[in-house]
Amino acid sequence: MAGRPSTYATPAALKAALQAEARRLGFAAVGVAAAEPLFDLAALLRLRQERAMATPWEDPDPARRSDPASLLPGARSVVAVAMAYDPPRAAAQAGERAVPGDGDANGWRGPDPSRPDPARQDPDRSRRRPEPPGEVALRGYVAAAGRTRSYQHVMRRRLEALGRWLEAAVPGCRWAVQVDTGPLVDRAWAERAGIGWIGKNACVIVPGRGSWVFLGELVTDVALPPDQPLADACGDCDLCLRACPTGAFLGPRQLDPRRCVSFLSQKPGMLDPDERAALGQSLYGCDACQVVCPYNRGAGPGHPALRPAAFWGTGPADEPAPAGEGNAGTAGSEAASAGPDGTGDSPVAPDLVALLRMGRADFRRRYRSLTGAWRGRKTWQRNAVVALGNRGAAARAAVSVLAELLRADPRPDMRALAAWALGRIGGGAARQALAGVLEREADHRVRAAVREALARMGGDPGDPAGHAVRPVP
Ligand code: B12
Ligand code: SF4
Ligand code: SF4
Repeated sequence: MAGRPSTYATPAALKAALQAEARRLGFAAVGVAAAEPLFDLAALLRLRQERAMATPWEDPDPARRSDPASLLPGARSVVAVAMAYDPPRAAAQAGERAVPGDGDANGWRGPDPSRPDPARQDPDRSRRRPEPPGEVALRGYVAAAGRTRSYQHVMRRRLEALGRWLEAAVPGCRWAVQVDTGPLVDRAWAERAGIGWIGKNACVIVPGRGSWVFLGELVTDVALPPDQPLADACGDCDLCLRACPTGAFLGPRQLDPRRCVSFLSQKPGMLDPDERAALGQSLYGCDACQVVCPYNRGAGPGHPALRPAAFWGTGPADEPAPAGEGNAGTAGSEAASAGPDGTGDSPVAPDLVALLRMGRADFRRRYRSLTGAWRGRKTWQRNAVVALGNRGAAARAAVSVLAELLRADPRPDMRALAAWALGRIGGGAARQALAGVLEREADHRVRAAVREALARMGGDPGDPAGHAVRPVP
């Protein structure tokens, strides 16, 4: 802010007032970093690219990603913020549940200490995950972050309010904001600004809040006194590394997105059979490496503006102006957010069969404002079919909707996926549905999937009871 008058006597007084304003706007943590490029990060990003580990949602230029000047030329400070969201209530990953009654109320037993070191993971491990118990309804899993109201929108508005506050305090200053989408690596700035440390699970852990926080930045040309990074407090704990259902960690803080359930649930296009097995019951995201973290015990509740109960079933949600709410949370939202529209549907655990029957307009009306639904109906329906297939015989109640998809869905890749799921679910009705489409199906990939499914069931396509076994034409 060289040369610009501020309404505060010193940069330290300005920073203290800015932090107080950020907290008033609902941010649970706020810190400041000098806006110098993060050269180590640029090297890391290049390495990730060389190893094909970058995701399609990242800016491809490591130099741009590590320099705040790419967001605001002449940047001097990065104000990093965290906003807390509701933790999952004892969030057991549906596909990871233990036998009911064994473990906590949700069957969550925590990580199995007998699991091997992730560095020596068996690549077939995900296939051996236990089937969910039979009485669990046909519902998909949405990770805690995905159950929130689109945080990018909620936080951006509040960060812009913070930018305007700064402009009033330092007339003529410039600022820009980022939340998630944009060139900057949010975790790296949170770490440098000292609002948390990056745990072995790769997530930023904010003291007192755990990792159930979203991150964002206000970049400005005002020079503010920087904060010190926090010391890593993971110690010799490695619960998160051992809890990962797919062995996605290559080591502490090092995640291979290609194996991460969260990535697979959002990945564009179709999933190959190994990826389908790894996806488990997820419609969006995964919480396994966070629910086990000791720093997440007792965290929450999150900020009410991020709570789905506030908008679920009410259509498009425009957030009220971010004034005067403070950061006080109320009780957790899960019970309150389950199905107020009377369908029994819920953003916490959507009904998979209802989801497959849902038209575009209905999907939009229900899920448009939900963080986890950003990839749209097709991706959620793809994941729903995979989740049903992964349940095997426990998903018999879904055979008719899958048969309908196989018969009438205009998308060949969805028809092929429905065939795969029916083959995994098995039974006479599934066999009949598969055999019934073979003659009419024109797409050779769908025909191949149907044949594979029938072969897996080991029966005669002409014999619904599956008594005789003969090669499928
Ligand atoms: C792409 C992306 C993903 C990808 C890939 C993530 C990855 N680790 O590579 C996928 C889809 C897998 C993903 C998953 C999730 N994501 Co995400 N994701 C992003 C996004 C858009 C970009 C991340 C990125 O640039 N990665 C590049 C790597 C280099 O950076 P990084 O992931 O931040 O990794 C840091 C450390 O792990 C470490 N590191 C990474 N690799 C290595 C290697 C070595 C050798 C070392 C020493 C260190 C190290 O350095 C980085 C920081 O300097 C950010 C938003 C953003 N603009 O930053 C959100 C973001 C990271 N995601 C977020 C969330 C909430 C999630 C999920 C919890 C969602 C869910 N419940 O499923 C999971 C968590 C999975 C996990 N354990 O990390 C939050 C994180 C909040 C937090 N408290 O940390 C962010 C910041 C979004 C936001 N604005 O709040 N995500
Ligand atoms: S989000 Fe799930 S799959 Fe991804 S690293 Fe964490 S535990 Fe593993
Ligand atoms: S589970 Fe343990 S190792 Fe993993 S992030 Fe938490 S404290 Fe660190």
